[in-house]
Amino acid sequence: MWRKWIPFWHSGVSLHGGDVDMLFIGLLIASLLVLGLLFFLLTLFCVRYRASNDVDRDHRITKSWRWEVGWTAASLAGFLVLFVWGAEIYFQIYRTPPDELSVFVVAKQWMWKVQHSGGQSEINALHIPVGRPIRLVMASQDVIHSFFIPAIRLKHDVVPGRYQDLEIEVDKPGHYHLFCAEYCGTEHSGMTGEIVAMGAPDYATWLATQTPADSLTQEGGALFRELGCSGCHGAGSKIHAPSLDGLYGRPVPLSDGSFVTADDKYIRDSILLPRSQIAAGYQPLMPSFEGKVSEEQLLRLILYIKSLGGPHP
Ligand code: HEC
Ligand SMILES: [Cu+2]
Repeated sequence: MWRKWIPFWHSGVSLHGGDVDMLFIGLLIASLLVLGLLFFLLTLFCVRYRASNDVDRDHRITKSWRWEVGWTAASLAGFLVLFVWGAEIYFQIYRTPPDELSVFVVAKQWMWKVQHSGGQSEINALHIPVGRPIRLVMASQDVIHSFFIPAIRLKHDVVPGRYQDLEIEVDKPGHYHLFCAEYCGTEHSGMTGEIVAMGAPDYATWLATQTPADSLTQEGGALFRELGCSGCHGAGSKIHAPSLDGLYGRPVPLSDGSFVTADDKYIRDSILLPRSQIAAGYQPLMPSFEGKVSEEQLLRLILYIKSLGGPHP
């Protein structure tokens, strides 16, 4: 590729790292051009209007439309090019196809807790296979954090109260820094970690040597009983509550006549804010679990509900 002829070029460890670097160089050149023009005019006027020079100094303003329109249009066009360029890279990087290997990341003061769907969990470390897109589903337990991996030029805020998706892919095995890039309290500077990218066989070995508790789905099932969800939603309950079998991914009719798709966000809202969207044909009897379940429990419950197959009544 022609890029490697650029002095000091570093080929990077991910697909889009190089694009981000190119954009950075583009921005740098645009800024240097503006800076150069500024200093050129500054010097020009200093020399031209120095005290000993005999020039016209009557300060009369002569308006030139050609200069004004020309300068405004040229700088607008220049910066719009940068905008479109940046937006294109943004949309490439932040698309997240749903069918990829998903890993869950919960941020809290002051650590990153990572959960693999097989039940393996780690703190301030994330093991991933190389050359394969990974979908990170991120949530925050308390305040805003920001998930930042400088080596692959990727950063995403993790905001409490909702899920964020981020797709990452690392092409070279190695250890990479992970930082929190949003000031989140006293020990923010210590909220660092490590991305460990490994070849597929090494990754498989790593997964096998970890001792998972139960799988997240199984733990979700246990929670579903402990929290009393099954008391209402289970078969044979006395309360008229919808069955959750086969719910995930279906359109759900709501009592106000509209439809929503039962995705992660809908199920999350159903548990935390049951009054916000009532399923059609049911009374708003479900209590809110806001403050009673943690982010980690929530994602287990969602995985459990996702796993419930069967026909949706
Ligand atoms: C007191 C009984 C009760 C309990 C306990 C309860 N629910 Fe519900 N739930 C309901 C009722 C009634 C509805 C339908 C009305 C509504 O949408 O709020 C519902 C709706 C839902 C929906 C939306 C279903 C749909 O078809 O749109 C989900 C998801 C859900 N509950 C999950 C849970 C989970 C997870 C728990 C445990 C943490 C739980 N519920 C505990 C009664 C209950
Ligand atoms: Cu943080």
